[in-house]
Amino acid sequence: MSFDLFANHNAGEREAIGPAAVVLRGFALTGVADVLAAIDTVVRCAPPRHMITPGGHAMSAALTNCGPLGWASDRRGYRYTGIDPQSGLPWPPMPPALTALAASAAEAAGFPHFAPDACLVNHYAPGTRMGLHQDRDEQDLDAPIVSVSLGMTATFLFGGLRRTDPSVRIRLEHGDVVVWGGPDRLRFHGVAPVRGHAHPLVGERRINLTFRKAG
Ligand SMILES: O=C(O)CCC(=O)C(=O)O
Ligand SMILES: [Mn+2]
Repeated sequence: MSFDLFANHNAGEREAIGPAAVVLRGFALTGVADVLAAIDTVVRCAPPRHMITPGGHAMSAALTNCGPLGWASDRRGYRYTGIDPQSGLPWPPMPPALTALAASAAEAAGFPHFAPDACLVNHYAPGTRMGLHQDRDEQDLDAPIVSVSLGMTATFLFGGLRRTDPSVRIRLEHGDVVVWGGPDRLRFHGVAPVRGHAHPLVGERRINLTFRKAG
């Protein structure tokens, strides 16, 4: 299997998927070694875990957070919290390499001055999926979502403002960044079960960083 199989062939391209939603192909490839090292630091302090939904199911993706606020779920519901419920300690700080990547991707997508206070770090083993949902637990819905894909390729589902609206299927490769805000901020989205080859740098998993202004 050649490394070329994993090259991001569309790097540098931008694909509009809504009036204020865009895929920035390969945007995270510059500086990706620093980003992966920063993720390693975060997961050593706060290991990814399968959170329990209010309905009592374990989430398919394993999740951790960095930054002042972290998204958490348990039997009592979804919420942002400054404390990792597993350790009782604050979430690890957001590494500067991640904050800078999020701000520059947001700016490239037309959202200058994005200052995220939450970064969800999702780990997808093969077969892991994420059902259609809206990101709507944040106070500030004027700020966009910045979503970075690393490792194994995935199919991102991008729907409409109603759960029943049709979704487009978007192949996301290592280094791709999706930004959605403004009139697209509450669009339903999800991830089809991750399949395919291990990534040479990241291994047999996909990592997704989702940056938000939560507080
Ligand atoms: O993994 C992805 O691409 C999407 C993650 C997501 O939507 C979320 O964490 O809310
Ligand atoms: Mn989401």
